[in-house]
Amino acid sequence: MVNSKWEKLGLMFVVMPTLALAACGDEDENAEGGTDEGSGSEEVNYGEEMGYKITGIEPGSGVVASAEASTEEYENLEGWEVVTSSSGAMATALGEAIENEEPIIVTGWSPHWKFQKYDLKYLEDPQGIFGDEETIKTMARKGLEEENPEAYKILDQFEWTPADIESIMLQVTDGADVEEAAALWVEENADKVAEWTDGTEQVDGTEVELAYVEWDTEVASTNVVGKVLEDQGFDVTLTPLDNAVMWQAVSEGQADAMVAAWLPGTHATQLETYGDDVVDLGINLEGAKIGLVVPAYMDIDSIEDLTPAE
Ligand code: PBE
Repeated sequence: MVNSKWEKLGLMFVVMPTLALAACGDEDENAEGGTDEGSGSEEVNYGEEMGYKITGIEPGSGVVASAEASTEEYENLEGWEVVTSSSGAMATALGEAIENEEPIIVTGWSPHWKFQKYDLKYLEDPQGIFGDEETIKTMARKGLEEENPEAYKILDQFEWTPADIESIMLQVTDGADVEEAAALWVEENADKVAEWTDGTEQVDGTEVELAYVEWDTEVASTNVVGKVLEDQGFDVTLTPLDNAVMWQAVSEGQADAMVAAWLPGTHATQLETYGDDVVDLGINLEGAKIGLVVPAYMDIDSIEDLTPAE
């Protein structure tokens, strides 16, 4: 969030010419011209249609915390509420709204299959509440390197791309079993997996426990890493927890590691609380993002285009 000043400047440079162009091209349609002052949303009062509610996910997630902060920081979100539920319930609500062409705002993130399945957009965030680009990092418990060096090394060498993880997420949302989708990915990406296991020896049933949260991204990544460890001879346990509990479990050594630390912004609070008691194994995925996401058919572009609750 240190970068928000630059982000704001960047947005001005990028957004202003676009608006100017849009205004020229659509003089007869004032819906477009209104986006810079928020008056566009007065024609269609999306807020009223949605009951001034943002569809959230799990209460402990970083994106919900940021969405709640946004309702406090943006004056135009006065009276708005973030309704928490689960990632699955959010996805269902999004799918239903799109089917009925109704407005909806969800707490979203990428990589995520929803962007492959639906035509969606992030709302611009001129205040930079949702941060800039995020990365996903791997965190291990203290002592893992000495006590279980083979697992430590594999976890340390694990890294992949948004396209890799999305291919698994898409199969899972289309009904595939996550363990099967992970196993298939491991089989089809032997070169990449060989880089993760490079320099390690097979083990004979050494136990290793990975903590994760049941977000689609983390279900996919944790199952893939679990499968790779299993193929190397480990006895693997995958333990789903709440976000803060996942961090705590690694910091207290109840779990060996997790591959689900979204930083620098999303889990900044958790890093501050538990960071001194975990070992940072670095980035496993670059190019992640969180924010408020809407269907592309909604005629708004920025959080500032929304209007306060009446
Ligand atoms: N997420 C997915 C998490 C991190 C991974 C964006 C939902 C969160 O908001 O904490």
